[in-house]
Amino acid sequence: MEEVQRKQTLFSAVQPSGAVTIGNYIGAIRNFAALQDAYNCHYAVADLHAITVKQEPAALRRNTLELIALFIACGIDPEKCVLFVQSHVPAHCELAWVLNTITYPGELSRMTQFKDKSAKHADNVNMGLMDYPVLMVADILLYQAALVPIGADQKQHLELTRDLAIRFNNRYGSTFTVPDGYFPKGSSARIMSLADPLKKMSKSDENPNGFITMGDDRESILRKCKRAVTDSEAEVRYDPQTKPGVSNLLTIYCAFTGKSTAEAERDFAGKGYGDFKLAVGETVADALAPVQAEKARLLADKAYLNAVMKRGEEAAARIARKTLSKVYRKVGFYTGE
Ligand code: AQP
Repeated sequence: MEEVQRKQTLFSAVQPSGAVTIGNYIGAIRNFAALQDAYNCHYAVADLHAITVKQEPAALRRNTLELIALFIACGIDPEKCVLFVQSHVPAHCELAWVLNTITYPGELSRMTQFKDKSAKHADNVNMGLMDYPVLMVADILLYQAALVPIGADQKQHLELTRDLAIRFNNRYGSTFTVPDGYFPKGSSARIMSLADPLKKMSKSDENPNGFITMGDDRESILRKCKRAVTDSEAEVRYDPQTKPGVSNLLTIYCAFTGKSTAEAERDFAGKGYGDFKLAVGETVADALAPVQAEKARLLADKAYLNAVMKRGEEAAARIARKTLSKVYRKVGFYTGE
């Protein structure tokens, strides 16, 4: 128990907004398990975040269960971590409301993700989409997380987390731990769309050729890699500026083999793009196969997954409630004391 208390607290979450991609895996999920012994880890399925974009309710429910199963299949041990579903712990919304009152609209309207998603979902630019980063701040601060493992695409949101934690602490007295981003070696990779390598790979991309999901079968993975946009040269060289497509495939290859880009370039020296794409596809398919098998095994035992979520909810709620009570006291809500 003493050892647990000495460990630094860490929080991260993934949205069940579609089938999880290898971008989510490389940038976030695959690092989660590696951290669970050294840190006091809290991992959430961020369903409250997911509804900022239209979701089909049945699909959202299914994706939530699948994501819990995927987390465990990727090595997250629910005995070692607090693994839970965000909407099961109401304190996330409650803290977000309080934090809204110290957040300026300009801080939210200039967020890259808000701008990108507003453009992409022009028919549904809602307040939740704009307020998404504040909910994310609440997620992190509730657990007094010192570290937040995230992909490079989320750095802006982490900056807001730090700003709001400091702002609240300055206004009301020391309340929140001010977290740092945690970028384990190799995780700084931002995986780009296979169809448009200037765009981030996203699970909600309407073009399924842009992403590889963690559930894609071998044939689909090989096909998507084969179709991946490259360039008219025939040289496998890492140069994101002039060769974004090839560089992205190299990044994916390196992420799954553990090789450096120089080693990967040597692997493909003198080879054409056909051989290169096939090798990338086979590498990805080989790496995903055992995860897929384990996830299928877990999904067949819904009672076990429900029990994991229940236990996670109880553990998360206990910690979250403690922080929220402190916040409520600090802002002056009458507590009867
Ligand atoms: N392309 C990416 N490369 C590296 N890391 C990535 N992440 C997401 N895409 C990439 C990391 O995955 C974690 C979970 O992300 P999320 O599901 O909470 O939200 P997101 O970043 O908005 O992911 P998507 O796939 O783009 O979802 P949609 O399409 O629903 O918006 C984060 O740590 C993120 O850094």
